Amino acid sequence: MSTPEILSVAKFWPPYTAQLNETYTVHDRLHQTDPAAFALVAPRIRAIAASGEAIVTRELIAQLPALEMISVFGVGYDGVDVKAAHERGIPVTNTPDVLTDDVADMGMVLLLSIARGVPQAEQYLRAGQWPQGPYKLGRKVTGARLGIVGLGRIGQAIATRAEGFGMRIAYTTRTEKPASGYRYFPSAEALAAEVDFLMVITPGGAGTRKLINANVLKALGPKGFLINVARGSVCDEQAVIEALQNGTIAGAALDVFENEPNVPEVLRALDNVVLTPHMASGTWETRRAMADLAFGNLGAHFAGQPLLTPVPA
Ligand code: NAP
Ligand code: 8YV
Repeated sequence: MSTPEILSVAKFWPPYTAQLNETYTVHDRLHQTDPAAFALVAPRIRAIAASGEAIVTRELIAQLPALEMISVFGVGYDGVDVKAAHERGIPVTNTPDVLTDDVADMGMVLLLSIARGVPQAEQYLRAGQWPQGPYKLGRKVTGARLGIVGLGRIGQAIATRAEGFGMRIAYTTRTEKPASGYRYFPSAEALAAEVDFLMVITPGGAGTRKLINANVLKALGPKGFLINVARGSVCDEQAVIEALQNGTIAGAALDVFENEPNVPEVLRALDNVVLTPHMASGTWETRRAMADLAFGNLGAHFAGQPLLTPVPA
């Protein structure tokens, strides 16, 4: 019997690519590299393998008459037109929970790094500047006020870690989470006005686009720090750059950007930022777990078994 044909729409972690190739006939980004060849295989494509950043449009879904499911290697699926898929009865799966610890760890790494200026201080040492005097003082984290925008799986895991630093935690979400025991604010702007560090960890997509805008940054204030481990789209990047340039906020630590992998030159030139290349879930252990779950969802589908982690309608 021939193996199912699938379309891969992202450049994956190589062991996951190998896993896919062992079991399926994989057409790797053929829709982008060779549209004529893609048109020939499109009627036979039964699944899409996507990543958290990948784009799966309504138009692409419409080109695949035999499509049965979409498996996302990532918890975020804002690039997938889930509505268009569900309209055709095509389920979408993602990889929740298995990456929560790593992303929460990275949220704290970024918070601590920008507060204490770790990359800048390291650069100072490497550049041989230490003999000229000590590095400038940082911002104390223990006991500071942390505002979390999005208190879901990862947001809660960040809060748990921040409790270990004696931080005073507040949050904003669309629906209040009284069981959390943390102070709730109905908007990002109201939250920002009451905290020292604002941690953004919502999904991306239309519902959160530019949620962190110039007004939120103004409310955070000249002593406040922004940390974004969610999606670049959640922050108004131009407003963030301007706020960093003119001292509206003290600094920002960003793992995600509006136009990845391109990060504006002007942002890269700033001294009051810590910038990482969308790597919050990037450990060997978690990549393995994500690959197994994304692969497991494909396998469950083709075995006629219940999907492991379907995303809700
Ligand atoms: P989750 O459990 O679904 O949590 C999402 C949270 O965001 C919920 O508390 C939700 O609460 C809140 N939310 C949604 N829309 C909101 C809005 N408009 N305003 C305020 N809060 C809003 O998801 P998760 O597993 O924690 O993952 C969160 C996101 O992290 C992912 O979707 C992905 O974009 C990002 N992520 C990034 C990386 C990375 O490498 N940087 C890695 C993994 C995940 P309500 O629905 O009650 O509002
Ligand atoms: C991944 C992510 O880096 O899970 C997500 O939503 O953004 C990250 O964990 C990504 O999906 C892998 O390419």
